Amino acid sequence: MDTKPKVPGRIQLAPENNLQPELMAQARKARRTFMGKALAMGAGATAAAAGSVRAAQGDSNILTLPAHTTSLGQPVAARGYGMPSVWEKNLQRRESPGLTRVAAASVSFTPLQGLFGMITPNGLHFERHHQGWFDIDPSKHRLMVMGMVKDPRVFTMDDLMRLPSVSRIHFIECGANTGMEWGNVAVPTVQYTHGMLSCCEYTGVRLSTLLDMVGADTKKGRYVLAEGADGSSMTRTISMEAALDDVMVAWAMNGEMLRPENGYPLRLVVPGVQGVSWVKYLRRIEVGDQPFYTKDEVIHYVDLMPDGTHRQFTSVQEVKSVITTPSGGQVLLDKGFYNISGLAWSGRGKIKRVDVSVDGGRNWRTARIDGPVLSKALTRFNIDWVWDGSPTVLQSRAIDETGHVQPKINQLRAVRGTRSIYHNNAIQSWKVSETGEVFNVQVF
Ligand SMILES: Nc1nc2c(c(=O)[nH]1)N[C@H]1C(S)=C(S)[C@@H](COP(=O)(O)O)O[C@H]1N2
Ligand SMILES: [Mo]
Repeated sequence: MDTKPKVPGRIQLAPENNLQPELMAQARKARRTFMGKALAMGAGATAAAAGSVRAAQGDSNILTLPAHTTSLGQPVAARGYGMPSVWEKNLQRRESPGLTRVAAASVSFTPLQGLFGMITPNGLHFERHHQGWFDIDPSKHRLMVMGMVKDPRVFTMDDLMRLPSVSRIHFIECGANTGMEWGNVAVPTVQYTHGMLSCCEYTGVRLSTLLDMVGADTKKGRYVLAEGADGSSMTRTISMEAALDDVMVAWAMNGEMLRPENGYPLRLVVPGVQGVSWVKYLRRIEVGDQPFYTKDEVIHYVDLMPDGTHRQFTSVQEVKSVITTPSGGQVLLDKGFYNISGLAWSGRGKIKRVDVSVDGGRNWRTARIDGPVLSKALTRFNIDWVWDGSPTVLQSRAIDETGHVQPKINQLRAVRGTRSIYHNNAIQSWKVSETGEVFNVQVF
């Protein structure tokens, strides 16, 4: 296949970043106008017609010097804390309309379609709260470590932040990510199918350091409970094995203190494990000799299996990937070269390979992996594609270092049925229609 950029393919960015229904409608209208003009003027006029779509967004005459070339700019520190460009204001975390009844017990999704590389900016990290978020005074916050330990202790933030710290890059994915898609296609865009997913550098102290300081019985004490300080009293059991491995008690995210929405001033980081175990506003750690059977692990966060039983105590986020661009709601403005880009991750370790199909799963090519490949972190992949203008389906399939392969949706349903909410790691399919519009579809 010829993959040299000839006519650079362009994706209409602002409307699909916003993803509000009215703007998606506008994008479709712009596309129709473009198609109409292109048809009316014949093939030779295609580039000019496409140009007019852009020109509508601002005067782009290269010979006219704009004000920003001929005048003085803003002074330094006009904003003590930097903000994105006004031109990027459509890129927002958003609630999926109608998903929950109360906004304090809800989710806002990360706009994956508008992000690059592997790191999620703090202001766009998804949020999942069971009882709203709080901005807790760090001087009053305490962490108690107790249970099967010799010297139970209460730590202040100052106590914790003078301990040996580590910084690690990891993804966090809500177990319910892509959960709406178990039955049928439910939502239009990658923001809503996969946006309960983020990846940050976390800084904090290893949980094993704290367990060591209090003299935890790590032989008989096979389990650890983590409890949050918000009204939902989020409580989850993790195994002592995980607690002694890579679990962290973190206060920082991407180089600054945690944001209040993400658990300021302290949260648990449980690499590879579903988001619910990453307890925010962390206030208590208890060591015990059996699982704690809390509401958040035996009633909630369970999956209804085809035989009528409930799967409980699920934790690992299995190998998964998704193409973030082109993706649902975006519009390809013309034929030609495109860089297909996406994310792959596995709760079991590193990503080994990502394959991409541009023909609905008949043929697969291995994608380029860009940037660092870290254990239990998002991994960016890219692959060249020349769109010939005919309808097709784009898919990605990830394989991790343990040999796990991302399944097709029908393979997953054969084992798990259609009544689950959690742990849907199926291959995502995006249909590119002949108008260039991209839709969420399921391919078996
Ligand atoms: N204290 C507390 N911790 C919590 C929650 C919560 O509601 N309260 N939600 C959990 C769930 S279900 C997820 S997916 C993650 C989301 O983390 P985030 O809001 O930083 O994205 O936090 C987890 N930790
Ligand atoms: Mo979650």
